Amino acid sequence: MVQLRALVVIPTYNEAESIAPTIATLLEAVPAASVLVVDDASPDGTGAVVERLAKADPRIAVLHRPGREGLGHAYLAGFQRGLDEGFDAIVEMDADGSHPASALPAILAALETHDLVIGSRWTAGGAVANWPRHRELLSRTANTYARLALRIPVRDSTAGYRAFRASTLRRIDLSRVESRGYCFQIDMTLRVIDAGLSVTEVPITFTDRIAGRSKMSGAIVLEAMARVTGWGIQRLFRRRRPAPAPVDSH
Ligand SMILES: Nc1nc2c(ncn2[C@@H]2O[C@H](COP(=O)(O)OP(=O)(O)O)[C@@H](O)[C@H]2O)c(=O)[nH]1
Ligand SMILES: [Mg+2]
Repeated sequence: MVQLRALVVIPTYNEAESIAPTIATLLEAVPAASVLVVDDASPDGTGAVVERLAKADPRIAVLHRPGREGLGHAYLAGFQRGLDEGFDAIVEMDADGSHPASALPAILAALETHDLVIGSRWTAGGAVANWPRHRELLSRTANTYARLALRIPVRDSTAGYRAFRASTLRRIDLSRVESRGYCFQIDMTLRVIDAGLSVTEVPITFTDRIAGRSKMSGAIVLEAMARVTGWGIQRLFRRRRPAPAPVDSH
């Protein structure tokens, strides 16, 4: 089995305290991986921290963005870089240590036979640790709503720990992805399913961050609710439309 060349894309906004230990743990778990941090000009100097790490380790690189533009834009820029550089697998991971690097080998192994692999809190065997009750409730509610409104068989479509085959990202028109916040994850999941590609979930334990602050906000929740509702209605309409009449060949 040939190992996939993997690029782990880590978006950052004010993660100066967390980013170095996260990268160190990751590269210890999967030494063959490369890391691309996409930093939105964090005022706390996260970009400079990663620059220093990058000078000492050729597996580490940083993409500096001019300002805070949201998770979606940061990931799209990182994906494009990964595709341009010829990686076979592109992984999403948070900077704050919530995503266990120890699960990455299992995620990459599942990517041998699937087009998208989600590190899932809400599939059998998945869990969260130390997460405030209100965050767990929000995640469970958002995921249930997305699953029912979009009619997709995914338990954790908002997960930010996942791996795409490069071929999966090439099949999707990334220039049409408009989601800015965390609903980017649902958006990408839906696009992969609608392209007829395969998705699987690998259980992980998500542990709350120990340093820095969450960037979750009311605006992010509202964007997700509005977009998921809109997509849900569109899909209902698409399904209800009568099938086109067969073409008469006479
Ligand atoms: N580049 C970039 N990264 C972001 C932005 N918003 C969040 N992130 C990163 O996305 C990841 C998840 O954010 P986090 O605040 O931990 O969300 P939570 O785990 O849902 O509370 C972290 O690595 C953040 O630094 C953004 O606007 N731009
Ligand atoms: Mg977090």
